[in-house]
Amino acid sequence: MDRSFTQVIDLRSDTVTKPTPAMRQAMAEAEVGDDVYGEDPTVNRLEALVAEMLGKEAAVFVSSGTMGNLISVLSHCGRGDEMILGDRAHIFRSEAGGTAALGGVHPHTIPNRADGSLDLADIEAAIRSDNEHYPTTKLVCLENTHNFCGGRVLPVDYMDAVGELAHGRGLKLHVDGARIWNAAVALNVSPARLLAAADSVSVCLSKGLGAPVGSVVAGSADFIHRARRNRKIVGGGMRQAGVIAAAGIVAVTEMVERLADDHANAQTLAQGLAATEGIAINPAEVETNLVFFEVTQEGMSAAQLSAGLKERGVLINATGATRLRAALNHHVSAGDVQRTLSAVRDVLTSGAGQPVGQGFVYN
Ligand code: TLP
Repeated sequence: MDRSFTQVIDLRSDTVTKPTPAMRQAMAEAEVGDDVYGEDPTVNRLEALVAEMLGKEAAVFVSSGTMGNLISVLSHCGRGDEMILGDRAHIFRSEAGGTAALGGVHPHTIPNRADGSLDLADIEAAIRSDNEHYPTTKLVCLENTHNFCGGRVLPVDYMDAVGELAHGRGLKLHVDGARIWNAAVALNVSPARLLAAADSVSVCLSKGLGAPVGSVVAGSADFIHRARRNRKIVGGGMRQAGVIAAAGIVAVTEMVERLADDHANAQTLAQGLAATEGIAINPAEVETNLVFFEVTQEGMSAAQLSAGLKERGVLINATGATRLRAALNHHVSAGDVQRTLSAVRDVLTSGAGQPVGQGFVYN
């Protein structure tokens, strides 16, 4: 076993990325003010910039993707209203039920297809008629890229079609765009075009773009007015937040195009894994920076493979009994991908590690 590694390769998530030197410098020099008074010039600049990039009238800076989705849903729906979303949506699975806990919003899940999309006929069928027994349908949520469906990309025509369906029935469309930048780069379209049909979107600065903290919600001026109030309700007014918004400005101006490198590295990793006995993956399904794969070797669980990789300096989360996810990011080079492949092959041939605790992260 090679224990001579000097640097850990961290593929657990793109959320583990640390700020670049340019971000740290921008943070140190950021002009700040009280953002709850609307007086932080750096936050104001970030919000205007991101609103423009996303093709929306206005935007509001929030602390996380979870907060962005939460205040978006709270701004579209009241208590007892219903939102239609996929059964593998991050909002449904991994945000602690916040929309129900804090907003009383009823989730109506329909199956996500393998590519992250929702069948238009399923959406149509899920929309409630006007009947006193039913909740009132207000919102459809999409996720692009779709995390738990493998980082798959929803294309422009599909986004437009869902928007047309929702609007035709008097509903709003919210997009969990935590990785919208990856989607736009993969499709080679502007995020604004991709989101043309969306009434609101929450985008993350702290995933592949590498900012230390922060997300932005964008939509119409009226929607953002309500979102600001809901941000206040959940305690998200952040005062001199320009210190972190400054890193966000660097993220959206300098870190978007290079996501193509992460996608290329993800594809190399997927192809190497496909050529590895004991692993199953279809590289054609890897469209962005997330690489989900199965361990098929007799007697080896995903948690054991993950533990064995950790002993070799490679961190990859098990996300199920036999499933793992590697998230490429700006700290991981093409050389690191080769080292990762060697480590996987080494574990498969020379024995697994002992998983600690439940052994996998299901989030
Ligand atoms: N995703 C995290 C974990 O929670 C799974 C990750 O490592 O991928 N929407 C999507 C699609 C996400 O993947 C995430 C985080 C969020 C929202 C929430 O963002 P944060 O962590 O900023 O609250």
